[in-house]
Amino acid sequence: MKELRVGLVGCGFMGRTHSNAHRRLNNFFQPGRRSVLKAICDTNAEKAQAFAETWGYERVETDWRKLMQAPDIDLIDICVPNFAHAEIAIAAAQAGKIIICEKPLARSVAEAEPMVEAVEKAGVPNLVMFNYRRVPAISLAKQLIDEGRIGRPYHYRTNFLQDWTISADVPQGGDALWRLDVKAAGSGVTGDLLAHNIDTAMYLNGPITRVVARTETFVKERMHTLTGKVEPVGIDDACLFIAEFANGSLGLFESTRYARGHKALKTLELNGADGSLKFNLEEMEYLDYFQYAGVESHVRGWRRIHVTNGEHPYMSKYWVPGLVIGYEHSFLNALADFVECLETGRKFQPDFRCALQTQKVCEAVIQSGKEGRWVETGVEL
Ligand code: SOE
Repeated sequence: MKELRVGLVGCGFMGRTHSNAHRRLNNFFQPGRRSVLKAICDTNAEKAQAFAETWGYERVETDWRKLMQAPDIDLIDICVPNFAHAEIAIAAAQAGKIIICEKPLARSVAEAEPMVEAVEKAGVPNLVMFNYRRVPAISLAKQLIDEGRIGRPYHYRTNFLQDWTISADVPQGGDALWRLDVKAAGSGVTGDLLAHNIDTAMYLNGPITRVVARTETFVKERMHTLTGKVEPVGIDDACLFIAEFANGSLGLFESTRYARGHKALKTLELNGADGSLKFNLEEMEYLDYFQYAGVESHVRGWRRIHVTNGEHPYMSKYWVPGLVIGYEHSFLNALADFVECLETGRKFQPDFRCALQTQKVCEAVIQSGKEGRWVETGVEL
């Protein structure tokens, strides 16, 4: 089988999720190519060495530039903090590499646009890891919408709630905590959490045209691990926004890292003229469906679909009906679809251009939060 020789940059949490997907790919899918874990790169050599041993990478690099020139690397997988996505992705495109980039695409639209330009100019296949689209229940939701079962959409509502930054003692900067540093991340919950919800929302319900937001930073100063000083916090700790979709429906989005007790509550609901859909990541093997059209009123009600049958998206690749898969499989499913697209020449989504649309919504949300007014997103229709 043809090889897909991977050079992955970044040994954090996302480096693990992507490495796991590469390792498991051919155990479950036969997309025509086999991921080979060639090189792991991290500026911390010791960390990279340990990571290489755990995940089975053949060699370690401490400078990602070396990967660009390496003839034995086909694909660059970018799992570093947001601030480094653009430079690495643009260099990878110029070197003609296939690219996987962790979400969000970049810190801003201005940073994301040259990335899109670079991959399109080079004609290299590219993927942005908005993994939740490929949770089978969410893929099934898309299928039901495309089958016309929901009818005209009216309302979309979604949230993503966590609680790990409530303590004022949590510093900004450093491993995982770069997410609290606006210079490294670009924004707070908007780019880190709501970017996922925005991607899924536009996948299911089409482009978002206008937003009005209220953002808040509850802890105004935190110790910065890189400088050792207490510095102002520039990220949004919480974000609430209302959206208008191009199809005429309205959306409500909510995210915070200050929802005590919630580790990763992530839900969505779509209400249409002929039916409704509900999903909750904490019970990710279920999709709730209310069918109005074509059902006698005395037996109408919410139906809980256990998304584990062979005919459900991706599920025939895993176990037997009734047995569940998890968070990590959403990365695996995305990678399998991507590799299949490499083989067939079909267009993969979400690619950099698609992720740029999500970036535009995030930026409009942040701007609206600052200015307290409706902002046009400029998303491609
Ligand atoms: C933040 O806590 C985080 O790890 C995000 O960075 C991921 O994208 C999200 O899927 C889970 O939460």
